[in-house]
Amino acid sequence: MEVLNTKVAIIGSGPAGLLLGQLLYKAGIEHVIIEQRSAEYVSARIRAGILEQVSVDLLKQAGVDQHLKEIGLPHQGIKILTGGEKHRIDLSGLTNGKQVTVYGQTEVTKDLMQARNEAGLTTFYESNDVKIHDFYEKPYVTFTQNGKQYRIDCEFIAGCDGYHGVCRASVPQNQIKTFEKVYPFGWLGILADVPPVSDELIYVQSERGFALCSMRSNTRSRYYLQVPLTDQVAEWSDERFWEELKHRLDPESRKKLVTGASIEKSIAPLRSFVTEPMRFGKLFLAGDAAHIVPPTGAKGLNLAASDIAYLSNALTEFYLNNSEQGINEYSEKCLKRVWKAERFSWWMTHLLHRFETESDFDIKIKKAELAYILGSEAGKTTLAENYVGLAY
Ligand code: RFL
Ligand code: PHB
Repeated sequence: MEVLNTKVAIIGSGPAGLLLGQLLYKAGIEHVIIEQRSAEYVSARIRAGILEQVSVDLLKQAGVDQHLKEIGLPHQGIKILTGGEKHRIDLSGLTNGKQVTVYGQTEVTKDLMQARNEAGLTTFYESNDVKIHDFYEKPYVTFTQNGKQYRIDCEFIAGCDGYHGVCRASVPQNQIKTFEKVYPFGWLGILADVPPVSDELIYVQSERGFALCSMRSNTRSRYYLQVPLTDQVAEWSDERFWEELKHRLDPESRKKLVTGASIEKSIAPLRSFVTEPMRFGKLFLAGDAAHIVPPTGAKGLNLAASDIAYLSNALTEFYLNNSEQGINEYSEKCLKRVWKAERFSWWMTHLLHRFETESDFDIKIKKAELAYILGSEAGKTTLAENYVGLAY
């Protein structure tokens, strides 16, 4: 067995782990990343598309915003389609000029991986049987790679290993509380090299269920449909997808919609989930390892980024200023922001999706709520403020 030593062992090289690695590197704090998948697999995963302004600022601080500045699409508004009518939410006008940026998670991951390669930082890809040990006292991580066994002694472990990771699962049951809501539907998403139907995202509330018109660029579109959890991707030919999307759109968008062959198609279940606390001795959970939101509010990746902002500051304060304050406040600070994003994502999901169990009364109340929000400056401001992202 090879025994290595570092200050921070980061488990997982999704956006949370890679961003933490980059910020620690900038602060001169030694670390390694241990990832169970290959670099190719990690950089090909298609997920989020919307960055809050604070996430963009953080990527800039990390020195990885070059490509983002070149091809990211700043958006000042979104549209909500309900009752056959589109309503614009003027995100910038309602939030003193804030905006969101359309930039795929795939690109964020690639940029961070490239910066990591250029800096010559260590990542153990394709690690098997990753285990974390003794994180209340003298933490260490064990794993195998290419049949060789490793042990990494460290001072802290950052659990950035997503919802199915090993870090949260290693915490003793009596030290952790989880809160969960599972939704009775999923999102069927497709990616296609066709121009987007609109220059702004359209969130669609319709009697046939929710839909979302998003994009990755001016020539690549990302569309989603609410589907029953029992549906399989194989049941959804491209033709069936486009037909159903057209049914959920307004006549103008239906006419403008350009269809084409899908280059990716998948179904994601929707879930709200929070772990409390997010620190266990010398183990910190961050990103999807600690919390999940349904994608309706576009918050998952952004929450991973805000956790990492708190965590990188805490570790920098610890190593550079000899202060434990940030470490001690980490969990509380993260959870305060996490719960607000959980509420927003739950609310958007509830308002815009069709639930099989809802009564005619429930439907009328939801319609009235949406009509109120869209007809009131205060209502629209609430939505806009949350959508562009709350301050850290
Ligand atoms: P990730 O990206 O899941 O990365 C975790 C990494 O850990 C690795 N891993 C392990 N490594 C070592 N040992 C183990 N035992 C391990 N177990 C797992 C995994 O291989 C992986 O590389 O978590 P992270 O970094 O916290 O990032 C979170 C985001 O990926 C996630 O929140 C977003 O993708 C959510 N999300 C969206 N977020 C947004 O902010 N805006 C959006 O528009 C948005 N849209 C979406 C989304 C997620 C979606 N899906 C598929 C869930 C749209 C969709 C459809
Ligand atoms: C996406 O483009 O993948 C996307 C955009 C907005 C969301 C969710 C996903 O709310």
